[in-house]
Amino acid sequence: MAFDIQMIEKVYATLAERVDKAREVVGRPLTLSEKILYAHLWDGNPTTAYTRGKDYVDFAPDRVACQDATAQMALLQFMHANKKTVAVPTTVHCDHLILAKNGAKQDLELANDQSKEVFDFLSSVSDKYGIGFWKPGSGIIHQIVLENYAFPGGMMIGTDSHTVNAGGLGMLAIGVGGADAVDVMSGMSWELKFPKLIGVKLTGKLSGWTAPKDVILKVADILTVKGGTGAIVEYFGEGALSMSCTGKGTICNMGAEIGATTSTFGYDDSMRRYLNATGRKDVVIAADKVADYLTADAEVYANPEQYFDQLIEINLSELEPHINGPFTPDRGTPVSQMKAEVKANDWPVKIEWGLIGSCTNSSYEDMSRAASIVRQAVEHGISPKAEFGINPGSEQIRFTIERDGIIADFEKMGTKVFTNACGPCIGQWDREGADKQEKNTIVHSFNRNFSKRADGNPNTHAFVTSPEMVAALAIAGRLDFNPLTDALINDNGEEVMLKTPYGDELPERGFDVEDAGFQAPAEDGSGVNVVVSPTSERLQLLAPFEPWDGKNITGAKLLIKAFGKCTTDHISMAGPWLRFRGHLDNISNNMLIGAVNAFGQATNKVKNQLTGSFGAVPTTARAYKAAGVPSIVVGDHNYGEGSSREHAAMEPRFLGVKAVLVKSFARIHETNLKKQGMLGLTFANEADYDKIQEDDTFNFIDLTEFAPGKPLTIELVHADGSKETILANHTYNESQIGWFVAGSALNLIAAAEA
Ligand code: MIC
Ligand code: SF4
Repeated sequence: MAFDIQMIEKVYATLAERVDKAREVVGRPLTLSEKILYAHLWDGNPTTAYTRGKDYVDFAPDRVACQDATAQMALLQFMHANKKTVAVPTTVHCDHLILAKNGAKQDLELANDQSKEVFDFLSSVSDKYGIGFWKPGSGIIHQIVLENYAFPGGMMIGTDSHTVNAGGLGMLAIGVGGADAVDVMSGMSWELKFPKLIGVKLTGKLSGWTAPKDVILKVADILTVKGGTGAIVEYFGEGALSMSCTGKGTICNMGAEIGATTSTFGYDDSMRRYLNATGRKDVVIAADKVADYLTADAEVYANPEQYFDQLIEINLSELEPHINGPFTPDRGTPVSQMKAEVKANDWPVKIEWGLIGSCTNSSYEDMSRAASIVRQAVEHGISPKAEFGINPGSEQIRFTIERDGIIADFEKMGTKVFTNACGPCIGQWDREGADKQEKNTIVHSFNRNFSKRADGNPNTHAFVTSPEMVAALAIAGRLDFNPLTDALINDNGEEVMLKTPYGDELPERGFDVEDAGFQAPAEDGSGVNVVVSPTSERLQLLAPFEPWDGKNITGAKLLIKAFGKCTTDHISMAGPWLRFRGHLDNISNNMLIGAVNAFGQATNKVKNQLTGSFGAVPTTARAYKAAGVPSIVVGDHNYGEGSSREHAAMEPRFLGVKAVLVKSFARIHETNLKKQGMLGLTFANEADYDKIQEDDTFNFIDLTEFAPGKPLTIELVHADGSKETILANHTYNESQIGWFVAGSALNLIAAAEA
């Protein structure tokens, strides 16, 4: 990949100069995060960025990555940008659309058949615009990026919230919506609010049953699902140095679960080892020349409290394995307290399934550590009490673990080896019996465990833990099993204590692969024809959204007042709906069907104010739209937490929702709303949430004076005719107001190119 090393050398050529200049402007030593940010300023001028404080700043990312479920919408938008090729190296990865059911071979064949139209579309668009295409079965986007493209000190964006995984190789890698990716692919700058900095100092050393996963499970427990919002988390300390590169990836990956903009680690030997093992010696040579610039200044790590907005210290030598869940990744329980917690909360103690995989934990090291547990069970004649499934992270990993006998070890226990893809992690799992909706427990090594996520059953209690703990718990078949203190009983009735997991960080004999699944784009793609059938139910060309009419929005009806947690899974569910990710009209039929209505506490049941009857959210929204009546969505804290999927913003836009008014937003979702020409607003006074009633009508009073930093005034008209006025804050800057006025950010790009 010659293109890459040239690009990387170009970044490194200006790194020292840019960082030195930034240090002068800032007037103090710099953290690693600041170095990478300042080295990627769009105008190269640290003074502008510095004087703007924590406001929006324009950056120039080095790469873009998209996965199939978000790439469809991103590329449909990119097609409107009227460009010949992408302006920065970009890849598309087919990993989300493969259902796990019978095992890799059959499942992949079926996906290739059922989603042929979508894969063909992605492949031909990639071909046309100079985008690298990773075929179905090649692996999970973030694992492939780590193996091939990530590099220390780089900046990339990706249309998936777990793009942050590449922080394991010392990058600033950030998850965005498709419209943001379109900007960068079109050669424009990309804006981000200059982040806050959270430092995590890792002392001690991991040992025994404790894994890198436990670091982030602990951090999630401390910071909660919104504690990282607007911040970059920078890890350092002796504990960081002693950890593998893919282990660092796991920690950065789940930074998405605390809402962090991204997470990163300084360049070290573990990264050198990983780059060498994945065939990138040239990157090591280039990085070594600028190594001082690929980590924070020494003063920063010596006195971190002076340089980070918040500091957390974790002693790895004392850290216990954690099991987080159910239903939220920030509910952490150390293994020693699990017995008591299981009892106190009446969680189903029997484990039905253990799943190892996802972009979080599917590295060679993960697989080999988990296999060391599985092997012991086989050797001691212990039959596993739960079912087992694994999804290798990439074809390179699968091929290598097969060669090294690891797959065979798993298979001896009856493990199902699914495709190198997301699978159950995104609800692409045909789990037998899930439709019965029984209360049950599963354990997995993924990152998210929101209700219904893996199998669609709201009563499945999913717990997140490390791959080796998944193996131990699934073998024991009990959620309250503690491998550090409890024995297992083998088939002869004898007691067996599991020895601590052991695994190679990297394959001793090197990685191997026959066909990694990569397809390079055409040299000249101008002749490539992209076909979208007008009768397709999976793909639909986009029609531009209408510009703002310049008037106050009046007479808007409340569509739904969402109660409690409302993640992007609640707003635009994945699983079976993934098939409509390229068809805005069809996917809009899932809009907010998972959100709990504050009135009546039911899901997908809201009042149609025009008829007085109750119906599904999308149906009601369509009824308002058909009647020419605008609508409003109201929500709670951290609205839009989770995924980067912009469908969660495009669907309401498409169905006539004008504004989303909440207590607070998750970062990516707020930007997605802005990009699509929606109003994303927050209650100036949180308690005003309680003023919203089921039959409310909303009138905007001063939208005609929409300006940065100026709250908007909204009049609520209640059913009895009484009125109340509330204030709504927003974070729109001048150019983002431009997106609202134009109807969407894309409308502006298209107009500029036309
Ligand atoms: C996820 O983990 O929820 C996903 C599926 O990877 C999403 C992207 C999507 O919705 O397609 C993400 O994390 O951004
Ligand atoms: Fe795929 Fe799950 Fe990773 Fe999302 S979190 S990219 S669904 S493996």
